[in-house]
Amino acid sequence: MAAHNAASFIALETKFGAANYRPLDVVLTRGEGVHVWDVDGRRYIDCLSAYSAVNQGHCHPKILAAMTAQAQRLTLTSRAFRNDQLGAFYEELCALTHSQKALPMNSGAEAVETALKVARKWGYTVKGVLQDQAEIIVCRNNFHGRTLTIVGFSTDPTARRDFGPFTPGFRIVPFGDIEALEAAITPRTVAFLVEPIQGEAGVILPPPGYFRAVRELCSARNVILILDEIQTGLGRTGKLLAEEHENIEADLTLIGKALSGGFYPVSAVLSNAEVMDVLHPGEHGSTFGGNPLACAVARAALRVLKEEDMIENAVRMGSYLKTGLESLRSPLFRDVRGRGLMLAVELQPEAGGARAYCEALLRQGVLCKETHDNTIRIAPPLIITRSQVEEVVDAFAAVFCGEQVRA
Ligand code: IF1
Repeated sequence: MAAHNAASFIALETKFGAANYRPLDVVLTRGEGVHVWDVDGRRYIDCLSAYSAVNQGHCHPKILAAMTAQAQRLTLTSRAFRNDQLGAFYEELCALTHSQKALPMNSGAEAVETALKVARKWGYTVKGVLQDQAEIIVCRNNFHGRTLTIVGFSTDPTARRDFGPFTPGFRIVPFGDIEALEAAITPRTVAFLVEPIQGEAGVILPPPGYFRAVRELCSARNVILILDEIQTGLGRTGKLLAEEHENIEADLTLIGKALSGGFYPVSAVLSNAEVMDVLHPGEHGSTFGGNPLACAVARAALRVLKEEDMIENAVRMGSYLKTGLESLRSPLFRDVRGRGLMLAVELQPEAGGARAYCEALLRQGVLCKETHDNTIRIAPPLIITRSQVEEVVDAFAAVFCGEQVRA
């Protein structure tokens, strides 16, 4: 009966759903904290956190309370009218991130698109670039979302193929290469869009000092630095924003995912006043962006990150988990890397691909997802405890060392 259950859910998805995903065959029905349960009642530690959208843990009670209270009062007004949540959301978000202005959207991709529009408009109206000549520099192996403009500057053939023609005005440089960036900047360059750590590319960290050099270069050449912190932001790497690791400040910062703790799509563009002030009424917007339900949820999601010391926990548990994985010394591991709780294990090419290992980890009660062929991404909610980290390491030991290293 139970087995039939899971299979029937999968059959429905297969029959009626577009085939744009190939999920692991685990059908989840409940979540609490770091745990999720499948329809057969099996419990797992979630080491993906919905791609870092549930940093605060599944169904966090305080976010849930804020959501239900607000949903009973007022959910959506549109921006044709004002609401009593938006101002407080702006104030709290700006105070927390040291920003002067914020613009709320829904998905991460919308935040990226918003920043690209703002950067272009700034280029024409402030920097003085000739109309329709603006260029934006992005990185090889970037991941910023799925819209036509964004996939147009992707270097992943699967993301792009057969979706053209694309938006012009983008140039691609290697990630982590400051000379290449410098060489690519021209008088038409308005912005450099980059992830602090490349997520989809396989949790790729740039060389130390790269972002400080990027910041100096962008300032010197009057180029807007846009940091896509949609995945790295809100505690994931052990800082509220990953930019803090190199003590820099972007001109435009993009956040999303965990801004709602996974309850609702909420994203935002953060900026200093000068850049954001190029937008005037009618030039940008969204039906749902900045709605009172989103604002109430996001305010609670930000509050618990701080109040419950989740960012400090990400530092401690991140290093404990990384050390634990390294200590396995599996000959199948090529590299264990990451920062905070944004971790990855890259397997040796002869391991035969990460997918089968994710399936084996699933049988051990740990949910991970492969990225590209050979890398397993490990990003549990930031509230994970020491004993739960040990459970994760034990599951990796069982899969990669064929035995339980701990009792
Ligand atoms: C999917 C990856 C993660 C992002 C960064 C913008 C967005 C994302 C740095 C867009 C979204 C997601 C989307 C998800 C898979 C996933 C992902 F594997 F593709 F790379 F997280 F690691 N900037 N990332 O990571 O945000 O519009 O989706 O809200 O299935 O496409 P969105």
